Formats: sequence, C-alpha cells, structure tokens
Amino acid sequence: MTEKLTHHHLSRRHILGIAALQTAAALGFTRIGLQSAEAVEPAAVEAVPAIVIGSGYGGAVAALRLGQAGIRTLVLEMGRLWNTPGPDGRVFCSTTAPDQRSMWFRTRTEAPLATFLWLDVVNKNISPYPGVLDRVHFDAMSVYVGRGVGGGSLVNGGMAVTPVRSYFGEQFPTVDANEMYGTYFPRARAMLGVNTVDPDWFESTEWYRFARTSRKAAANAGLKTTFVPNVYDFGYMQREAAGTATKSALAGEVIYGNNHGKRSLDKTYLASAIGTGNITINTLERVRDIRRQADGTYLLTTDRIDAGGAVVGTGQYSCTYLFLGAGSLGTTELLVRARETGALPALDASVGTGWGTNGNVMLGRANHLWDTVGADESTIPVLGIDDWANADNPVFAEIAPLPMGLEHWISLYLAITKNPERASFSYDPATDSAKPGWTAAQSAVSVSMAKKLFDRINAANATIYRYDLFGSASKAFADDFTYHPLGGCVLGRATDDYGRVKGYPRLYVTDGSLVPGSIGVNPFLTITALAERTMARVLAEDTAP
Ligand code: FAE
Repeated sequence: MTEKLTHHHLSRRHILGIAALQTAAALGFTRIGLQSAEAVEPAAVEAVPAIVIGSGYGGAVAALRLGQAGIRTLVLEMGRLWNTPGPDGRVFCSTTAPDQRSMWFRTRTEAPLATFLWLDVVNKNISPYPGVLDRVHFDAMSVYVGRGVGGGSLVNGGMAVTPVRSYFGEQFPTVDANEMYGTYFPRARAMLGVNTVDPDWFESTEWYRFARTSRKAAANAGLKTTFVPNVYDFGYMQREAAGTATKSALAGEVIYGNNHGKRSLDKTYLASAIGTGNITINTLERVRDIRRQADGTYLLTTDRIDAGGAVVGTGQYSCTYLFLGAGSLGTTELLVRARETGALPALDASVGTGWGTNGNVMLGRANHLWDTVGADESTIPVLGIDDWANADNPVFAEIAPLPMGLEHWISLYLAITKNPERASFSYDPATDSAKPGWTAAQSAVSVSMAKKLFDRINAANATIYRYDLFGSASKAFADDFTYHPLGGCVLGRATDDYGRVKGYPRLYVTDGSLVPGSIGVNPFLTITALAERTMARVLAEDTAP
C-alpha cells in the first residue's frame, strides 16, 4: 500500500495538479485547471460533457475518475481555494485566534464549545468573509460543514474509520459487502493517504496524555478503546513534537483548517484530478438551479459571489452527465428545490427523506486533580471508546481533544450513537430553501444513549459531567449540532443501487446524502468508498460511446 501511495503522490500528473492548485488565484471567481486561466466571458450557456457540483469527498472522487476516463469536466464549488497565505503568513487561522478566515460569512465565530466555566471566552467577532467552516442552522439542529476546494476535508478531524461490517450491511443491504471491504474501502484508504499513530510514540508523548487519561477512565468501566486511523501525517506530527517541523496539529489547528500535516482532498484526489488535464474547478460559484432540457442535457444556473458575499454575476452551464457532490445538505436541498419548483418534477418522493445526524452528541467529563490531561493536546483524535457491539446501547465515542494551552482536567468526547430517528426535508418557497424537520425530541434519543455509556464511566471513576461548556447554565450534552449530516438522497431509494437518481438518466449522487442517516463511525471513508464504487460502475456502463 505504501508503495502505491508513494507512486501516486509522486506521479508527474499529480505534481502538475498540485502546482496548479498552489498557483491559482484564491479570491475572485477563479478557474483552476491545467489549461491557461483566461477570464471567462459571461457567455450565454457554457456546454461541457460533465459537471460535478461540490469538491468534497463525493465530488473529488467523481472528478478524478471522470478526468482519468478522458471526460472533460467542470467542478463548481461555492467556497474559495485555500492556497494563499494571509497577512500573518498562514493560509488558515487557528482555533484559539480565529479571524475572518474561520467561518462562512459571520460577524462572530460559532465554535462547538461555546463557553468555558460558562464564560463567553471562546468566540470572537470577525468580519464576513467566505471562511472555511460553516454552521448551518435549522430549528433544533445545526450542521457544521466545510466550505472551499476540498469541502469537509479542510476542516475535519481526519479520522478515516471503516464501519463495522455487520452495521454497514444493515444500512446498505443491497450493496455487495465483499466488494466494498475487498476493493473500495482499501482503495479509498490508499487514495486518501490513511495512516495510524505509532503506538510507542502515542504511549510516551505529552501530546496524547489527554487520550490516555480518557482510556484509563473507560477501562475502569470495563470498556475497550481502539486506535482510529487518520489522514493527518503522523510522521509529520512527530517532527512537530520534536521541534523540527512547523506545528499545526500541535498548534491548535483543525476546525478552521490545518496549515500543515493534513492530507486534505486538495492534496490527494483533487490534485490528481487537475493533473489529468480534463478537470477545471470554478470557485466561489454556487449552483442555484438544476433543470433538464428537451434534449436530455442538464441546465445549471449559478451565482458567483465575491469576498463580501455579494452576488457579482450568474452563470449558465449545460452538461450531459451531472454529478451531485454538494454534501448531504447541499445535494438534498438542490434536489428537493428542483422537485418542488417543478424543475425536475419526476424526482422520487423519497428525495429529501432518510436524513440523520449519525447520532452525534458532544460531552465533557471532569477528571480528578490527579488525572491530568496535560496542557499540550494534539488536535487530531486517535482513540475511540468502542461499545458498538453492546446490543443494549451501541455507542462509538471518539476521545476528542480540547487544546487550550493549560491543564483543565476535561475529557471531551464526540459520541456516535445508534439513533434510529430520521427526518425529512421540506421546501419553503418564500426563502427558496429546504430544511430537515429534525426535532429536539429526536436529539434526546442520542443524548440518552450517550448518557447511558458515560454514566457508567462516571460511576466507575466517581467523576461528573462538565456543565459549563455548551452555553446555557447546566448543559452537559451538546445535542444541537452535528458534524456528520447524512442522508436525504438515500442509496437504493432516491437512487438506484449505484447512485443513479431515479427518474433522470445521467444524473448521479456521489456524496454523504446516499448514507441513510447513520453509519456508526465517522463517515468520510464510507462516502469516499461508495463514490469509488459508483464511478467504477457508471464509467463502465453509462459513458460508453
Ligand atoms: P462535503 O465534504 O461537505 O462537500 C460538499 C461541498 O459542496 C462543499 O465544499 C460545499 O461548499 C459545496 N457545495 C455545497 N452546496 C453547493 C452548491 N449549491 N454549489 C456549489 N458548491 C456547493 O460533502 N468525518 C470523518 O469521517 N472523520 C472526521 O474526523 C470528521 N471530522 C469532522 C469535523 C468537522 C468539524 C466537520 C464539519 C466534519 C467532520 N467530519 C468527519 C465529517 C466529514 O467531513 C463529512 O462527512 C464529509 O466532508 C462529507 O463529504 P461530502 O462529499 O458528502
């Protein structure tokens, strides 16, 4: 695998792609590709063989495989390209000193941990800008998503987890699990550059004291922990710790982007895609409308936005093949809008259903004074408490960092619970938007599952929850946000078994909206592997001359 990876990363085309991504203009409506970057005339309708909406995992896999098949493809991404250092010499800002680069058009940051000792010390005022992390608010649930070339890969924790095979089978009964576990998960891991922390270094470094302390607390309750693979380069992290490389994971960088160490999609799939010479990525261009023309091609209307968020132009594109990779929220909204406005009236009634939060709940525990977590914490999680096999209360809880540069005795967790609740999207013509009708009662199901597990851990250790981290006076469980929006256009229901949207030939979904609301682990490896499976099938069957 390492050999393959090395070869892949050093190939001439990949290097050309990396160079194109490094030198393209970051701001203003930009086209990134190997062809010379001329300014586009506001032509009436630009026709391309294939279009991919979004440049996260689903979009990036589609782009690479289309490019390799020799199909000229345009990728439309609403976020910016993150390649140019700001005045401080860095591309991304840190979590401790956020500026305009942190969040998508906000006047104040909205970090997952709102408070510390109930004090509003975490969030900062910022000026509106196409920052890298968005928090999309609905009634009882808000959803964090990445914005930019690379989508969620720019802001996530990099955990690349293969789901439990039996649960994958439960969620995807029509997908051949042998093929997934034999071909597509390994392919996704190799392409994404997945690696694992050196166990000896883990046991000895101050940077993972917090994880060892949480592991001990879990073990006292008879619970087992497991190492979680990641796309952050652990060799690089060890050099950070040794003082021979610029710190990123060890400098509080993660949810607003990592300046070093992380193999985000712009370094992997997207660089290779650009390197094929067949892919162009347009940035700061948001798709608003999709319809089908009489000749069977798709017509897209876009808004081009500037650094202040103003719509400075519109675009129109037509294509034969259309791939939706705008993420669970983006893709589902585009399709629900298209169905409800009559633009794509034949879309199945199941479009917009089967949405869930992967059972996400965040919580903190207060350790005893002698159970220190350390002032130094890596931002990259490497351990999970694995109680998924507990049929009474299946939970997989990652041991999350809380780097504050001081000893705070807090163990933080992101619990992934087997919450069976699902929501459906409704369309509001007044705002031209779609939202999932997720309720507080549905979140309460996740909370009670997480609480069952952590009550056990607290009982075994004589410890308590932290009530000061999530804003209101006595909130122990963050039940109102998710990092893992899944579903809305579920595989085998809204699409066929390969992501082909029912009712519309040559229209495909390749992103997290295919996953039915829950997968039991962090989802991007599953999304990537499913997209690989879809592209292999579609390129073999649908694009033959
Ligand atoms: P995604 O990566 O969200 O990409 C969609 C792209 O489409 C984005 O770049 C959007 O800007 C763009 N877009 C949306 N609408 C439009 C439109 N109308 N026009 C043009 N462009 C559009 O989708 N998962 C893990 O497996 N491990 C982790 O450690 C992990 N940590 C996370 C931490 C954070 C803070 C967050 C927010 C997420 C985390 N996730 C993690 C979730 C993971 O990033 C997410 O499941 C994937 O990024 C979803 O991939 P998609 O391809 O579905």
